[in-house]
Amino acid sequence: MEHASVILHVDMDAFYAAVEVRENPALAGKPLIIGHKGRRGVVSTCSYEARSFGVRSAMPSLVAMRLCPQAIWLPGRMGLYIEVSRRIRRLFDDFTPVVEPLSIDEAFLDLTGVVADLRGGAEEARRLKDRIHAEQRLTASVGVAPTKFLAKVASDLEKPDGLVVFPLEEVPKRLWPLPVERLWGVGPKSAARLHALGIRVIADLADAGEERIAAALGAGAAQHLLALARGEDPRAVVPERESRSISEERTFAVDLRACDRIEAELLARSDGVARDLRREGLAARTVHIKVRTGDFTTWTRALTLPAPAFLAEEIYTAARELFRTRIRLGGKGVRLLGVGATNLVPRRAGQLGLFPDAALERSARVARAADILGEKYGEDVVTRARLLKAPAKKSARPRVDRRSPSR
Ligand code: TTP
Ligand code: MG
Repeated sequence: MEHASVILHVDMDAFYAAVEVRENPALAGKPLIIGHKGRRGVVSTCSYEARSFGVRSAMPSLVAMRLCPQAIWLPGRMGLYIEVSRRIRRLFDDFTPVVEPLSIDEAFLDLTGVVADLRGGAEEARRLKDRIHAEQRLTASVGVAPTKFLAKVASDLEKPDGLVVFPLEEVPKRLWPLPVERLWGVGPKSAARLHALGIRVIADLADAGEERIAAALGAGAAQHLLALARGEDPRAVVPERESRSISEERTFAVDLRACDRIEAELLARSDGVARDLRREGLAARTVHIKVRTGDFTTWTRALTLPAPAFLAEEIYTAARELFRTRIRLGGKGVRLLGVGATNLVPRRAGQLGLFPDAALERSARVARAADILGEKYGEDVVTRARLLKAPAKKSARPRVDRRSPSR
């Protein structure tokens, strides 16, 4: 069964200004402008207090100074904002591997398959906002919708600190009253042509008939804008770069129900992922699992680790925790199980020393020895005791699909 898409658009509130307020709480509640005062300066952004005076991004500083003479001005610290942006992006990876950053403070997250519907998307959006607040002491506005365009519109509707779910049914109520400039592709020139036809809000456009719009803007643009006005937008969330991942999954002939059997399979997949990581000299910051039940409901869940991992024990511990705390089988059997690693980083020489735990250090050495044996005699030679104990049918070797990136 194909799920409808669930897309989040996340946009930080008054981003540069909010970071400055966080760094210096004495600025809280004051009109704050990021930019250079003076003849040639422009406003980068400003706090919501300054916005109530009419100050806006990209406004000449002279205008802003006139609108809000009492504002506090700061020049801005790009390095700091980039660092905060990076940390927030890393947090997104805990929600889905499909993240498309749009700018320093904005991104699309595709949660299709992670949650079943927009309501599930709203719950994840709440969790995401809470984490950004807890870990970065900043607020974000989030839109949840079946398309990118509606998600982007939604994140803006209740700024700051907004969370707006925008189902397709609400297009007439919430999209149509907005000015046509809000449609992607309507710049000042097209807007002027539409205004000349008496088309100011999106409802006017939706009513206008394709020929009239096509006469003003061309057939292609007319089709595109009318589709957007109906809430249709086929664009997919495209992850920034082909983010590498290593994963293994297995489908079972008979659905698994026993918990220890399921965990044994998680261990087996973790083992395979760890072996591939070590073979390629990589370590993973994020571990994810994929679980599909007999009725084809599919979950993916991810956890970002405090330090990059490459041992089966570490990956398995994370996978098991995800399975125990983030999956509700509701009595259903497991048809497919996968374990994956993303957010891969090169393993530094001497990283073994990062493990203060002697037992972990030993397993790192055992793992290396096992890899060498495995390479020499084939992977079957080195099988964990726990797997041998699992009541597996003698039938066939598990069919293991390796895929990347995994979704
Ligand atoms: P925005 O997300 O457009 O603005 P914002 O985060 O400050 O405010 P909000 O989203 O709550 O409306 O842009 C993000 C950052 O990009 C912003 O903090 C500063 C920078 N920026 C500029 O430097 N110049 C600009 O003209 C704009 C629009 C943004
Ligand atoms: Mg913003």
